Amino acid sequence: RHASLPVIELIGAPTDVGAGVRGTSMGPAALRVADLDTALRLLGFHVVDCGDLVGPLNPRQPAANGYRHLGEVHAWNTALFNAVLGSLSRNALPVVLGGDHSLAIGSISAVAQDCRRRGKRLRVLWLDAHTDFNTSAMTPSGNIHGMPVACLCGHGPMELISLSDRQPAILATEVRQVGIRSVDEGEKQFVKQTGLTVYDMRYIDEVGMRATVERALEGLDDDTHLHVSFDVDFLDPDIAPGVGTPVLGGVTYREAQLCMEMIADSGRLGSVDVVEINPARDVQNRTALLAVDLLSSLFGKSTLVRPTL
Ligand code: NNH
Ligand code: MN
Ligand code: MN
Ligand code: MN
Repeated sequence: RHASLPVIELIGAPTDVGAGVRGTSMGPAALRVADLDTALRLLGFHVVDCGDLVGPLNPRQPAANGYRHLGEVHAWNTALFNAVLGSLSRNALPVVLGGDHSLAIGSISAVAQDCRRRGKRLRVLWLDAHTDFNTSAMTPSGNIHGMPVACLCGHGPMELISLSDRQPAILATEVRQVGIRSVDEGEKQFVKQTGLTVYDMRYIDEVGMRATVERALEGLDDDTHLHVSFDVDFLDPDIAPGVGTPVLGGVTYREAQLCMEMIADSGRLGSVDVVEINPARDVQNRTALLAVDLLSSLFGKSTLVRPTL
């Protein structure tokens, strides 16, 4: 154990109330079965598993006024907001084990509030097949896991946009999205209108993952808190089948490793979400095992010897 390394706190949020497909509620268990804690301890971190948060069951209701399960999503995010804020106040590095991606509303609202308190700058790296920038007016599904970035930027229901002490919780200019390949029609217009920085799969195809991540991390300084929101459907479904909404043409194993290693090299990682693992769709826990492998790289595991490039 290295004294200079932060304590990592694992916070389970076993829910799927924000998704259309059931099963991400088993994500925290799948990550524990894949031995996430051991993998991080092998890197020298002190790891505290805080266990699972408690929240409402999935009521399996249809969308109402453009939102499915708004009350339940709010309850989970309130619990998560408090847990992440507590973790940061202890100077720990929270890793949220989702759960569906609506949880990013609570975790990032807490991160943003903690940054303001400390006078730090914030950068959110959103690794996902989807931009998650829908609002109730444009969502095709009512599923709130398709809306967290919009909510964080102030576009959403009052109870989800006002978790933190400031509204909007974050600015669109603080976000960089990587891996995007599925954006709904209305959502696309709103992303453009807002000026979100999106490095989509075509961008990665054309310039490569190295230049993509370099640009996504451009401008980080010693006072920047980097939050990584890792939706595992970022990865190609061939290697990560255990997700609710797989999209063809995702990030390869090597591209994902490079991305994670470059983030580690930045030295600015301050908090993480790992979300949307769906063990009900998985094959022998492959997706959680892959997520653990990639999280090891994110936390600094790398090949021993690296020649100068
Ligand atoms: N865009 C779709 C929706 O809003 C799908 C969102 N699903 C995700 N997002 N997994 O990351 O319903
Ligand atoms: Mn273990
Ligand atoms: Mn997502
Ligand atoms: Mn996604």
